[in-house]
Parts: sequence; C-alpha cells; structure tokens
Amino acid sequence: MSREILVKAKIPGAETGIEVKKTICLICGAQCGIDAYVKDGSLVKVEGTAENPVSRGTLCSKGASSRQWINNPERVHTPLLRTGPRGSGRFMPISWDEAFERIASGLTKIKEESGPESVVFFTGYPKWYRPFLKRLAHSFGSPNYFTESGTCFLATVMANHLTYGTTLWPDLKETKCILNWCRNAPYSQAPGYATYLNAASRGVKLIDVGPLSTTLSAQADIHLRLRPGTSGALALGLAHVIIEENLYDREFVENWTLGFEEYRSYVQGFPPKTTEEITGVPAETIVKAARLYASSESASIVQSPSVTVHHTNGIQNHRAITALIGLTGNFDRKGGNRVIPESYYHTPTGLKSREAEFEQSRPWEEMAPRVGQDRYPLWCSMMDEAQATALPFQIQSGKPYPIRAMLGFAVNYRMWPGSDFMKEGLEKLDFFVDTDLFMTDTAKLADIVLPSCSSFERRQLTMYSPRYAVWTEPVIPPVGESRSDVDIILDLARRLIPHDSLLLQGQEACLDWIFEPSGIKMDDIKKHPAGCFLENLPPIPYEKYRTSGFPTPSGKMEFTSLVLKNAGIDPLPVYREPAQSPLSTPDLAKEYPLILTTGARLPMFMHSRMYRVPWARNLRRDPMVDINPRDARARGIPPEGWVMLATPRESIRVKANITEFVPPGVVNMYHGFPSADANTLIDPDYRDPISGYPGFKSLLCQVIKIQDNGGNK
Ligand SMILES: Nc1nc2c(c(=O)[nH]1)N[C@H]1C(S)=C(S)[C@@H](COP(=O)(O)OP(=O)(O)OC[C@H]3O[C@@H](n4cnc5c(=O)[nH]c(N)nc54)[C@H](O)[C@@H]3O)O[C@H]1N2
Ligand SMILES: Nc1nc2c(c(=O)[nH]1)N[C@H]1C(S)=C(S)[C@@H](COP(=O)(O)OP(=O)(O)OC[C@H]3O[C@@H](n4cnc5c(=O)[nH]c(N)nc54)[C@H](O)[C@@H]3O)O[C@H]1N2
Ligand code: SF4
Ligand SMILES: [Mo]
Repeated sequence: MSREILVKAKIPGAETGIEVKKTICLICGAQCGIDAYVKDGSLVKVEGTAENPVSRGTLCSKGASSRQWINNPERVHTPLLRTGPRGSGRFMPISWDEAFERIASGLTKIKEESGPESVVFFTGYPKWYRPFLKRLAHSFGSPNYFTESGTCFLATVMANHLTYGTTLWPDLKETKCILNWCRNAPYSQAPGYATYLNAASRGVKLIDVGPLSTTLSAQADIHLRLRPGTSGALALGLAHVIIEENLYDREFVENWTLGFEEYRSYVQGFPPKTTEEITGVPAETIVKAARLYASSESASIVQSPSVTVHHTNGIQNHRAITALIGLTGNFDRKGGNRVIPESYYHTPTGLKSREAEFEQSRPWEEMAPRVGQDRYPLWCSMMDEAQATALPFQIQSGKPYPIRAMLGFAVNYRMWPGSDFMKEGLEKLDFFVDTDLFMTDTAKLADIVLPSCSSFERRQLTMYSPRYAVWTEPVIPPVGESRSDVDIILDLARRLIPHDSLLLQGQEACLDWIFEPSGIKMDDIKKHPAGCFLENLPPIPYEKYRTSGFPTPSGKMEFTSLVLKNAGIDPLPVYREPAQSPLSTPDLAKEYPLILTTGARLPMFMHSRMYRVPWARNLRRDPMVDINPRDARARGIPPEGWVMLATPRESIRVKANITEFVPPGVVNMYHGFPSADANTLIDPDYRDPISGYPGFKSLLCQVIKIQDNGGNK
C-alpha cells in the first residue's frame, strides 16, 4: 500500500510517522483513556484506550471531538492583559513573567490593605489541580477557597454525613437491585452505562426515579416518574410501605439507628395515596417499587451528584432518599451501599492518603470566617470549603468584609443562579484573574487571563475507583504558550508563599507525600503508560460499623440528625414543597403554570464547554427548551418554533423541542447556552437554606409562542 494511503488512513508506524501515545480525556469527569495518534507533534486522530478498565476503549461524542477541543480557534495562546473595558475582549499579550509579577504584586497589595480573606481562590468544574489550588489559598492565608462543588456533589456528601457520618457508594457489581435515583448515566457518565447493562444481563432489577423519559427509564422494571422537586415525599412514601409491610431490617434498625420511632411516625403522613397526590406517581407503582427494593436480597441506591439537591429542600430530600439504605439494612452490606474512603479528589479507592492534610495547610481557626459562614453555617462546619453561591452577595454587600480579588481557574459566571448577578460581582472586583483554555465570556471580564492547556498537553495523575491509576505525559506540545494549571499554581506559589516548602518541591513530590501512607509512588505508576492497578493493598471490608460504629454524634445512623437538631433545624428528613410549585405558590402558578427543570444532561454538551466545538454543536445548533407535545399543542407551538421561556425574573428566546422526554406540565432547558442563559431565569437567592444549593431543578415558568423565526442570536 502506498505511503499516501497509509497516512490518509492514519495507520501508525515508521512509514507514516504516526505514533500512538496514551493520554486521557478530561472534557468530563469520566476520565476516559485515549490513544492519541500523533504525527509531527500534531494530533491526527483519537481512539479509546482498550486497556483502561473504566472506559474500555470507548469514547463519547465529546471525547471523539477532542481535536476540535484542542485546536479550537478560541484557545488562549499567551497570558493576556486587559486593555479595553471589562467584557470588551480587548487584551494585549504579555510574558508569563510579567503576568506572574503583576498577579503577585496585585494580590499582595490587596492582602496588605484588606487582609488575605479579601482575596478569593475559585475553580469551576475541573478538578485535577484542586488540592494544589486549595493549598495555595490556605498558605496565602485566605479561608476563601471554593469550587463549583458549591452547586454539585458536596450537598449529597453533606446529606449522607448528617445521617451516616460518611459518604456511601453503590456496590453495583454485587447488587441484586438498583434503585437509580435521578442519574441518567447513558448521557452523563457514558462509560458507567456498561455497569447497568452488565447488571441487566445478570438479571438485576432496575427501578428508575426521575421525571424524564430516558434510556434507563425505558429499560427499568419500574419507572417512578415523579414531579420535579418531590423526591423527598416519594422516599418517605416508599418508607411508609416498607415499614407498614414489615419489610425493614429490624436487627439493623434496633441496634444501629437513632430516632426510628419519630421517623416511623413522620412517614405515617405519606401513605401511597397521599404520596401519589404529591409526586404524581401512581400509588400502586409506589407499593410495587417499595416491595421490590426492600425485599431484594441486596439493593443499591445510585445517587446523582446534583439532581436531588438542586432544590430548595435538597438536603432533606436527599436525606429522605438515603434513609432507605439503613432502613432496609443495605448499609455497607455486600450489594448495598458501601463505605469506601475517598482519596485524591473524591475517588472512592479506600487508599490511605494525606490529601486533606495537604490541602489544609493552615487550620480554619487561624483564618477569618469563610464566605457563606453567616448564611450557611452548617455547610461551613461540615464542608472543607467556602460556599461559592454566597460569593456574589458578599461581593455586592462587602459584609462581613469586602471581597476585592479573585484568583480564578475555569470560572464560568453562567454556573450561578442569577448569572447576571454573579457577572456584576466579577465586574466589581478590583482585580480578577481567570485561567482557562478558551477566551470565554467570563475570561473577557478578567484583568489578566492565563492560558491553561488540556490533558493532552500536560502531565498529571488520574485515579479511578477500581484502584487504577494513570500518569500521563504530554502527547503533543502545548498550544501557544499555554501551561498546565498545576505548573501555573506552583509558579505563583514561588512568588506568593515562598515559605511553603512542600508545595515548592513540585507536582510529583507533593503527590508522593499525599500517598505516602499507602506507599504509592509516582515513579512506579509512570512505568505503565496506559495505567496500572494499584495492587497488594488491603481489600475494603463490608459492615465496618459493627466494630467501629458510625462517625455521627450518637455513633449510630441518625434518622433524626443531632447535628441538625443542634443547629435548630428539623432533625427528621422532612418534606417541603419546592419554594415555587403549583402547590406552594398556586397564585404564581396561574401565570407560570409549567414546572421548569434546568440542566438535565445532554450527551454532546458539558456545561459551557462544547458550544464552541463544531461536531458537538452541530447536534444542537440552537438553544432549545424540551416541552411535551400536549403543552406545545395547547400553545400552538410548531416543532422547533421560537418561543419565550419566561419566569417572573427573566425571559429567554429559545426553540421548542417537542418531545416525550419531558412529561406534560414540565419543561427542561439546558444551562450555559451563551445566547440563552437559563440561569438568568433563576433568582440568585432561590436556594436550599441548609446547603446554599440553588433550586435549579424545580421552579415555575411559562412558554409563549413568538412569531419571528429569526436565526440564533
Ligand atoms: N441551571 C443550571 N445550572 C447549573 C447546573 C444545572 O444543572 N442547571 N449544574 C451545576 C453543576 S452540577 C455544575 S458541576 C456546574 C458546572 O460548572 P462550570 O464550572 O460552569 O463547568 P464548565 O462550564 O464545564 O467549566 C468551566 C470552565 O472550565 C474550563 N476548563 C476546562 N478544562 C479546563 C482545565 O483543564 N483548566 C482550566 N483552567 N480550565 C478548564 C472550560 O473552558 C470552562 O470555561 O454548573 C452548575 N450550574
Ligand atoms: N454529557 C454530560 N455529562 C455530564 C455533565 C454534562 O454537563 N454533560 N455534567 C456532569 C455533572 S457536573 C453532573 S453533576 C452530572 C449530573 O448527571 P445526572 O446525575 O445524570 O443528572 P441529570 O442528567 O441532570 O438528570 C438525570 C436524571 O434526573 C432526573 N431529573 C431531571 N430533572 C429532575 C428534577 O427536576 N427532579 C428530579 N427529582 N429528577 C430530575 C431525570 O429524570 C433523569 O433521570 O453529570 C455529569 N456528566
Ligand atoms: S465520557 Fe466523553 S467527555 Fe467524558 S471523559 Fe469520556 S470521552 Fe471524555
Ligand atoms: Mo455537577
């Protein structure tokens, strides 16, 4: 075959000069293994890495678009200094040295004038550099390190800790029944979907909970299609049946729980008929699901990192769901929900690590109160970061102290409810640095933009829950002068915190230090380019509570949380209607009769990331609201017709996607679309009062047909 054909077919080998190098995709958190086909320093093709035990050679539509992600025209090539007004996008290139000098002197000046707490350290969704950024913040003296986790995952951790003192992970390989509570794995966790398929082939039963009609709900033995925001009531309704029919685990409940009698009497208020009235799920389906879950030999609840806590009653909803685990004795039992200690960015591996010690280089007591401590004291006492959703309020009010600067990584103001309010906050800062791969609308507000590089262009450690680790080296040179986030943080550390001798030793030395208790060394991992299992480490036993109890104030599982009680909050997992709903605000519902849920994941999008990637964008060019045919018909809306999606706060112009994906009465809108930002529809203060999480997934709206059929603006 001619060389030309081989090159065209992208066949690796000496003849074509194409090499296959191992890396990972980090467009989303699944961290799929990638075989990068590289010729003369440029990426010509990607495929999935067959050896990766999580992704097993697969890639989703986003990962398959990696070349357009990396070689995107919106990539930032050099550090930039703003020369025009905020948001104008006018910048001039500067050297890295100049950027670092300006940042170090800017932040040091503000620290001297207003205290280190007036400088905040924030990161959006990317996670791999977080331990380094957090240490930088604390060594600098600021308690105000926060992340996108102020809207994601940590509230589920908080809910689990209130009840069990620990986080719980489903034991899907061993289970006989999966209760999938609002997780759409085929879209949101593509490689994880195989676990469900394997389970189905073993005869494992599947109960799916969620208002949307998904691949999993179609595949499920039972679909509990509830009204958004009513998960808590549904869980209490299931508990009612389980207790009434004596299907609960008496031995566990009697010996290992606190407050069962109060819980039992509270769930009396949720018989199947009442639960049907609240949730919309037929009473007989509730009974069937309760029986199946509670009488299976073992059953695992899959928890979404966000869906159940994106409500104004999120924490208590989530507590009501996970209370079922203890009630049925599935806590840390084979095939139930397990306790697996996390190491290295919430990966449940059970490996001993000093990650928390590494991050928290200064105790909280030596620093000022955190942003959010006044409004969400429980969050701040239970979670090791400030609450990001409180940030725009403190920037605006200056109370209890002013916030003047942000050293930001991956900041996207469209993440916040009332995103325009957060945007105004960023505009108000004296000094704002953003670090991103792309010139985003948020980066345009910054004084200095630092170019970071992708996972293909940097060195990093990646860990997976079956105790698998990969060390990747750059497979292509960085685009322009872009650099790895960790290298950027370490260079800033040299200037800002020269006293932090550990951080200054560099990335590998820090990671070796973190994993020293497990004896894991980066040099050993590096020997295996596609990654390796971390072997010869002790297995994680089941039912550890039988010897060590529960890390809660009572030492037991708490149906009635003592932490909540001491904070003056209802200790039971009580159900409250969403702050806006047809039942809680009937007058508002007359004008805004549809329930709005935002951000149900789409396979080709990843928050704000993929809109600029043509292959992904071509799968949905315009912002679209999902609306049921019945509701579209009632409004005379044609397929793909332009509509206004309106809430009392704001309205956006979008196309109608007429679909059975949403039930009648419910509409869904993806978030982050630059031309139609769903988060402007939501009040910045529409929150769960315990966690501070936004009620992204249940509020009221109206959809109104509009006549013009203009293009995407
Ligand atoms: N309405 C509504 N709002 C929501 C949600 C919802 O469901 N509905 N979901 C919430 C949830 S759960 C989450 S997690 C958040 C998402 O939070 P966001 O932080 O908004 O997530 P992204 O848009 O994925 O990422 C932010 C930025 O990271 C940049 N980036 C990507 N990789 C790197 C990197 O390696 N280094 C650096 N420095 N930057 C990088 C991207 O270019 C992007 O600009 O949104 C929340 N907001
Ligand atoms: N492709 C892609 N994958 C992603 C992301 C992405 O942006 N794109 N984001 C990542 C992040 S940060 C997160 S947090 C996860 C989230 O991912 P998931 O946990 O899967 O969440 P969703 O896709 O929002 O919702 C999935 C399920 O929640 C139910 N649901 C939707 N709205 C509501 C509601 O209002 N109330 C109730 N009770 N249920 C509802 C649906 O019926 C569906 O069963 O996905 C991650 N993976
Ligand atoms: S699921 Fe897709 S976007 Fe996420 S890591 Fe894998 S290939 Fe990348
Ligand atoms: Mo998330």
